[in-house]
Amino acid sequence: MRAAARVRQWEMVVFCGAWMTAACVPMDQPSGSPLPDQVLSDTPTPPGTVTTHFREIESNDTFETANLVSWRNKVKLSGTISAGLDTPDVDIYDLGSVPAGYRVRAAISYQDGDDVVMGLFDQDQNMLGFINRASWSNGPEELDLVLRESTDPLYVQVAARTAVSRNQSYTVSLTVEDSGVLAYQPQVVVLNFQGARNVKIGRRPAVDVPAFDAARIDSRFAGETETVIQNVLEMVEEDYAGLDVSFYLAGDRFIPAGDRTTIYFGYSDDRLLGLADNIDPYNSNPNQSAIVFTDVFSLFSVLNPTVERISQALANVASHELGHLLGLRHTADVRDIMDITASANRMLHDQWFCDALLHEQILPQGTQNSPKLLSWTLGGELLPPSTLKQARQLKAPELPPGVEDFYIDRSLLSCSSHD
Ligand SMILES: [Ca+2]
Ligand SMILES: [Ca+2]
Ligand SMILES: [Ca+2]
Ligand SMILES: [Zn+2]
Repeated sequence: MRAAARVRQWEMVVFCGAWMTAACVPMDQPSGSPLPDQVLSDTPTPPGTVTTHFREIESNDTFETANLVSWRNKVKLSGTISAGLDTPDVDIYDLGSVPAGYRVRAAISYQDGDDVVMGLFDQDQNMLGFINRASWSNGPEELDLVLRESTDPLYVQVAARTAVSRNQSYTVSLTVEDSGVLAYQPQVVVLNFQGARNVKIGRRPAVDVPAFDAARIDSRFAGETETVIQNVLEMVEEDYAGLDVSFYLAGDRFIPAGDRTTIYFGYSDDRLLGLADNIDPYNSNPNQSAIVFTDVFSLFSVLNPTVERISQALANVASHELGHLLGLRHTADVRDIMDITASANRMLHDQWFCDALLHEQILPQGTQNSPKLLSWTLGGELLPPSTLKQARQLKAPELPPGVEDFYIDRSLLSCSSHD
């Protein structure tokens, strides 16, 4: 029933875009929101745009209880993240169906000092895009994407990033248009274990990265440097197998000319295992850098890892940082490469890209389907992990006798400390 209603809604969009008759006047009257309109940049509003104003109706805190919004091709959603509730307020809107090939642009406005974030989700509650205007490393302040697959419905989720002490009002501005063209962004990746000068990640000052030496992680690994490098290359290649991304070791004469993203292995940091330039939704920039702070991996020594295991931890972090440079965000699922909740011992074991719960630091509800997002971004199709591999990973890893597991904070993995 609802699906049929949505089809009619979309017929209306086409109709309005073409002729603009009196029948297309929005049903909802402008709400007189005190907030300034967030202006969508780049492209002028196309002719035939009909703006619908919608004010939230609580309770709308889950995908199941989302506010149903009837609109044409531009909508302004006004709401408030309310303070003082037992459960933090979340506002979710159901925008009906949007066909594949349609361009969706979205922006959010709120008062200075407020802390509101928003995400766009598909019918499977997988996040398609995210805006966090308070953090430069989180990607652009506006969403601009073309749907690879149709969705019924398209959801908008709005929440505050921190517990709010006062009500925070916002307006989400969202448009759709029949656009159609979306190129894949394949990627060449260079793993650099040989050291480099003036390596600059994000907004951090440049540093000289020395050549990778496994003995700097643990003296037990002296002489194993080449083995670790080959292990990491194979493990990272496996994480991305099937996608249009190719890996090379620095110095390889077959590295193709042109765009490349480099992951450096070396150096130390007082709080991070790895760091990426930023989160780059849909890989808009194929020339970026990330670093795996290999010296910090001596933290794992108390767990007495084998060469294979320490290689796996390095590969997990390398694939995670590259994931950020291809647009992925943090999740809470120890199987997933973008996870930041796994214990140190778990990090020594294989992770792979999967459909995983978003970390609460992003948004309280929904998932990130990394295989799908990577496929949409790079082209190709991720090979699923073998069932044997999954079974092995799901078995709780054993600890050496008398050793306690611990957690290494990874909440800042993607963000510069100067954020
Ligand atoms: Ca609300
Ligand atoms: Ca709500
Ligand atoms: Ca990128
Ligand atoms: Zn991260």
